[in-house]
Amino acid sequence: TLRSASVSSQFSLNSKNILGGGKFGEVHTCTEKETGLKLAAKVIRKQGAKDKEMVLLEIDVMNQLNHHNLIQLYDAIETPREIILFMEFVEGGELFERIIDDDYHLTEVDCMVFVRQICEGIRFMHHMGVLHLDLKPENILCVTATGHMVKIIDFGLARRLSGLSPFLGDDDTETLNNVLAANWYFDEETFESVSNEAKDFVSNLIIKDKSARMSADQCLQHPWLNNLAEKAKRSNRRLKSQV
Ligand code: PIT
Repeated sequence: TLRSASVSSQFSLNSKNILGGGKFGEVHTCTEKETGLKLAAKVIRKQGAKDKEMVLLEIDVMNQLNHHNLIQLYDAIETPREIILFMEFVEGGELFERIIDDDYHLTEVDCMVFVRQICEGIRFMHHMGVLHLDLKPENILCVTATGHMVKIIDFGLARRLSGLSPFLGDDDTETLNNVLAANWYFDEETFESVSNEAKDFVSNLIIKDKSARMSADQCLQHPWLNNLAEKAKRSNRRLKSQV
């Protein structure tokens, strides 16, 4: 059950600033008055009866998921009209933004460091019997603007997906059919500079039969995510910071 409380007695919500431009729903920065701790506050209006049920489930799930690669739930309160989740605040923005930023030349070693942490987070979730079901770069947040530590967000709310993908067809119908049939290819020119280990890693994840697909455990044992230090030495760019 949720604690009934007024927000303003304990937290000051920065209602002008909506994180991610509203993509995650209504998520504001916020400060806990007593400690000065900066948090992210997700405000969910209680409209239908289902809304509250779904949020309670998300809270339940988040309470089980104490791991440094998963956004932590700090507190949750209920007001007459809304439920507010207070979560750990990270300031680095979406991994998605870094991927599409042409000025930010991500190397494969950068990717390895990110994917390792995502696998660590997912392995922990699976260990706790929880599936994310909406994993995508928009749901991975960077802790700082230039560092390499990432955390997974959004537990329990499904969203739509799109972008450059091994399933991409000429139109949406073709793409959907490719996904359904697990029909994929790596465009030779686009993936020319990507290592065979990386392609092998991805191809072992996009297998329709989930028993043939790599588990998070197997991902972490895959050659692509191992001997990182060795590969970093050979790569053209040093990691800005170590995770
Ligand atoms: C941050 C910083 C930020 C966005 C978020 C958190 C959003 C987190 C979030 C978590 C959920 C969810 C939706 C959004 O359903 O820019 O620290 O569990």
